[in-house]
Amino acid sequence: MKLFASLTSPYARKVRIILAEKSLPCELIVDSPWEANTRVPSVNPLGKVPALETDAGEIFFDSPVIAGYLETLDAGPKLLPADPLERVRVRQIESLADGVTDAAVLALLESRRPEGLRSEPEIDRQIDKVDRALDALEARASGRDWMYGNGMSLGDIAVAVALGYLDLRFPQHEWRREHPALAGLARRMFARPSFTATKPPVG
Ligand SMILES: N[C@@H](CCC(=O)N[C@@H](CS)C(=O)NCC(=O)O)C(=O)O
Repeated sequence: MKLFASLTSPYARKVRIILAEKSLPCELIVDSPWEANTRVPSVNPLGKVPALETDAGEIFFDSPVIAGYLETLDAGPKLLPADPLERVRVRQIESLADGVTDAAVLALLESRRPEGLRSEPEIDRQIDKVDRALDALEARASGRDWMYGNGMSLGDIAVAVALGYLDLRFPQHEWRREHPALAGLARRMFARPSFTATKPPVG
């Protein structure tokens, strides 16, 4: 398999963590879709990373689809429950966590626009989404070791990746203060080799 990814993409990090947790070999092709000579549009018409090329040459994107594909391979640990409704529930947690990342990315991009074009209300609107979603995730995480069930799932990985992205891009956002259960989850997840090996470079 080949994974097209940038080293700072939180969505690509989610997939790299899944690959590491499942000990699945995969060639990492570092490619930033923001650069002029990027090859990403030739594998994903949307021009986004991550995109995965299977050993059979099939391409999958985006990160939830890749996560679903990796789950079909004969590699443990299983990160989604076998029961279809339980699976949807874990994917709901993933979707909420990815939504935190989406809003944080939009806030970052807006904050990088030149003065005069930049909209502070739009940044605030995106950060409000982050905060509401963190409150919902905190309610879910409170009083339990894992976001769903009795072991690590895709939900835990997606939530921790989103929190790691907040630390990277919004270090001034003190999300730990009002979200102690998420802070505990992050501490445990960040210590895993799959997380330490995929820590994004600053930049
Ligand atoms: N929903 C997608 C989001 C992927 C995404 O937005 N990736 C960013 C990098 S963090 C990207 O490639 N952006 C390039 C662009 O928007 O042109 C996923 O989960 O994979």
